[in-house]
Amino acid sequence: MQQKKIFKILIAGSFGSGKTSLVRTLSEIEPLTTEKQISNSQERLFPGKKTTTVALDMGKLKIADDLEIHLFATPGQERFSFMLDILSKGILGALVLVDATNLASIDEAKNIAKKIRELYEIPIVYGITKTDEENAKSFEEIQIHLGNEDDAKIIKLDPRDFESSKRALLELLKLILEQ
Ligand SMILES: Nc1nc2c(ncn2[C@@H]2O[C@H](COP(=O)(O)OP(=O)(O)O)[C@@H](O)[C@H]2O)c(=O)[nH]1
Ligand SMILES: [Mg+2]
Repeated sequence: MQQKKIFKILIAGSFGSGKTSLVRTLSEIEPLTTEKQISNSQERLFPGKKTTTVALDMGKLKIADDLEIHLFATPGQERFSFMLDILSKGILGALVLVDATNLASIDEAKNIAKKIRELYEIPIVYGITKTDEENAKSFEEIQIHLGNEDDAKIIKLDPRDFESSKRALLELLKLILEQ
């Protein structure tokens, strides 16, 4: 029997940037999620968002008979950032989501990418979400704000949409395979 290859991918990004949505959209198995009701103060900042991930979301996507992607989404809140250390073992690439409607999300994405780079030599792709929202910053503005000294690839995606989510993941996979 052919040996199955498993690619572990980290999905990171600020609170509300679309990590849980992405795992739910892409996973072929019922994703393992650890959501809880969010507090009132968070609800005020993110109207409509009712839950937050407390530990991680995990999902699985089959690319070919012998190739599976395992997705691990870390919680976006600062106090859970230690999960990044635990989760990142054996991770081959990271998709860092950026909420286009929220400048603070860009800074957080930058910090996450920096932290990943300090710990690991893995490809990072920035995924810009919520570009359909009225108050979304332009791609150019986000690009400038990201600074992106390391020339990481930046792509738009809608984590609620399968095709655009898969495309973003395949871009990352390509970088991993080219390494
Ligand atoms: N309009 C729009 N909403 C999005 C997009 N991505 C995620 N959302 C919504 O944003 C909210 C937060 O997403 P969630 O996946 O919980 O974010 P997380 O905190 O990173 O896990 C949810 O209500 C999603 O449906 C997007 O590209 N466009
Ligand atoms: Mg979440």
